[in-house]
Amino acid sequence: MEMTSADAAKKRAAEAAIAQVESGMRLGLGTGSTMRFALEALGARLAMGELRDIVGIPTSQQTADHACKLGIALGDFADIDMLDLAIDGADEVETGTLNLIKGLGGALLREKIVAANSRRFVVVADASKQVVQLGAHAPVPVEVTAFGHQAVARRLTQAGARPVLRCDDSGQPAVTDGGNLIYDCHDLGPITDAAGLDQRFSAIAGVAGTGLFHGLATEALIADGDHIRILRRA
Ligand code: A5P
Repeated sequence: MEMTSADAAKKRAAEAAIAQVESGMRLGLGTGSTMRFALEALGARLAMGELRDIVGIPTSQQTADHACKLGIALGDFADIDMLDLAIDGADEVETGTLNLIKGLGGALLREKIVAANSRRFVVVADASKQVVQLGAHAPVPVEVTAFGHQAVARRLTQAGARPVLRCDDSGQPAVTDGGNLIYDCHDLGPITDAAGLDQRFSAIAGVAGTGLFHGLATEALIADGDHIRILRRA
């Protein structure tokens, strides 16, 4: 099947990020369709012998399974203090701040832990993800404990959101790798204070984490046509 232009762009951005990987690095491995291309590129560099002694911490079971198939060694935070480089996709990337909305793939909590424990965090995305201000297209995913999630939803509404419980294809609540649920919070854009909103949501008992990532990304590689735009945090 022929690759769509969006997939071709994701692949270009992913490959540009994997080109930054050096032997001996401890990597954070994100989740999503762009990251699938990154894992393939990393697996290919390992298979060619261009890289050695790479260990990755996966942000989801899906990424762990794919990485294992490609021969990428995996570890966890029991053995790794700080990652050298985390690579991940995003649903929105704000120009200038590199604040992000993440989590439409459901792995937001682990993705945030990995990004927060990495010296560098490179975001890979196609140009449709770059926005002037967050909240342009994507809702803000909020991961919540299953216990009392209805109460959490009411507090999210009081905090100004329109939370919608995420369901899987069979109509059942989608359960994260951590056993939590996700509310996609709509009607929040444009988000002028991502840090403040994250703080307000995170303060609600039962919220495990939000998909608002601020002050974490150090660089974004945005594929636009044949060109890769490199954005650094202002
Ligand atoms: C996974 O939970 C998400 O944060 C993804 O990183 C994000 O949804 C981007 O995914 P795609 O690369 O599939 O667009």
